Amino acid sequence: MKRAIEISAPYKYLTKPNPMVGALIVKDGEILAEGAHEKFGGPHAEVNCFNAFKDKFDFDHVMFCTLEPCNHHGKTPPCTEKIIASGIKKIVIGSLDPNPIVAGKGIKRLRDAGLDVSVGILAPEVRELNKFFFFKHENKRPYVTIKIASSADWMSHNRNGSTTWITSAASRSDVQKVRAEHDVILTGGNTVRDDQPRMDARVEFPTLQPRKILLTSQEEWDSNLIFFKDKNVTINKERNLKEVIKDLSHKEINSVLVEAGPKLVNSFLHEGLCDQLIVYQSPDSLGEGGVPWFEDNRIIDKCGLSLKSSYTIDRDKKTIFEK
Ligand code: AOF
Ligand code: ZN
Repeated sequence: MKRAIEISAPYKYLTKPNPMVGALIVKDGEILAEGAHEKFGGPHAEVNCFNAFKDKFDFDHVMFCTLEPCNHHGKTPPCTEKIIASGIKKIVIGSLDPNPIVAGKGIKRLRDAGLDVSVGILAPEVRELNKFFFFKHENKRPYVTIKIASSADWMSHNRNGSTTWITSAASRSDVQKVRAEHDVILTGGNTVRDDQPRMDARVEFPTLQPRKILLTSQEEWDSNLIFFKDKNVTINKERNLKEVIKDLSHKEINSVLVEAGPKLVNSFLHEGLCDQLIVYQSPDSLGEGGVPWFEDNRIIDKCGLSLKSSYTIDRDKKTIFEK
C-alpha cells in the first residue's frame, strides 16, 4: 500500500480536485503492474493498472488500491465493474472514498460480487495526502487557507501606499506552490486595483491553474488589467462570505486560497472561515507608517487556529496555523 500511495503522489497538481489514487496488482509479494490516476477527467488508477497488466488472473493475484474503487458513471465508467470483469478475487483498499456518490457503495458492490475485500490499510496516510478532498466531502464545504505576507511587527503595507516587497523572493516563490495546491484563489477589489497581481501559479512543474474569484461591488473592471488576462476569473458581488463559500460547496472545488488585503482577510477571520493561516513574515518592521494585518490581536486564537509549524525561508519566517 505504501508503494501504491507513492506512485499516486506525483500527480498532485494535475488530478485536483480529484484525489490522488494508486493501484497495484501483486502476486506472491511481487508487484506485477502499477497504475495511478494521472489527470483530472482521465482514467482512474485501477484502469491504468489493468492496462499495464498483460497476464491472466488466478486466485493468488491481489489488487491494492489506495482509495475505494468508484461505482458510479462519472467522467469515466465505474472501476468496480472493471475489477469484477477482470476475474481478480481479492482486493485490499487503503481508505473509504468520502465522496457521497461512492462512499461504501464501491465496497458493497465488490463484496456482493463475491470478492474478498479488506479495507483500512494506511488509511491515515491516504487521507493526509488527499487532505482537501477528504475535508470537502466530510465538511460539505471547501477548505479555506488564508495567506498573508507580513512585516515583523504584523503590518500589511505602508499607509502612504508605497509599494515595496515585504518578503523575500524565496518566500514569494513558495507562495506560487501554495497557489498551485489550491483549486481557487479568492481576492478582493482593493488588492486587484492597488497591487495589480496576476494571481496565477507560476511554478516550474506542470499544474492545473486555480480558478480566480474576485469579490467586488465595483461594476466595471478594466479587462486590460493583468489579473483578467487568462480569462479565468469569476466576479462575485455577494457580500456575505458564508454564502460565497456555500456557493462553492456545490462545485467541484475542494480548496480556496484567500489572498487579499487586511479588510477581506479580517472579514474571513471574523466569520471563522479559516482552516489554515499561512504567514510569511519578514524580519523588518514597518513601524508607525504601517497598516496592521489584524483588527483584533487575539483573532488567531479566537478562530480556533493553533501553531502547526514554523521555519525559515531565506531571511523570512513561514508559520502555519491550523484548526
Ligand atoms: C477511483 N479511482 O483513480 C479515482 C477515483 O469524474 P470521475 O469519473 O473521474 O470520478 C471522480 C470521483 O471518483 C472522485 O470524486 C472520487 O470520488 C473518485 N476517484 N476513484 O475508483 C481513482 N481518482
Ligand atoms: Zn474509478
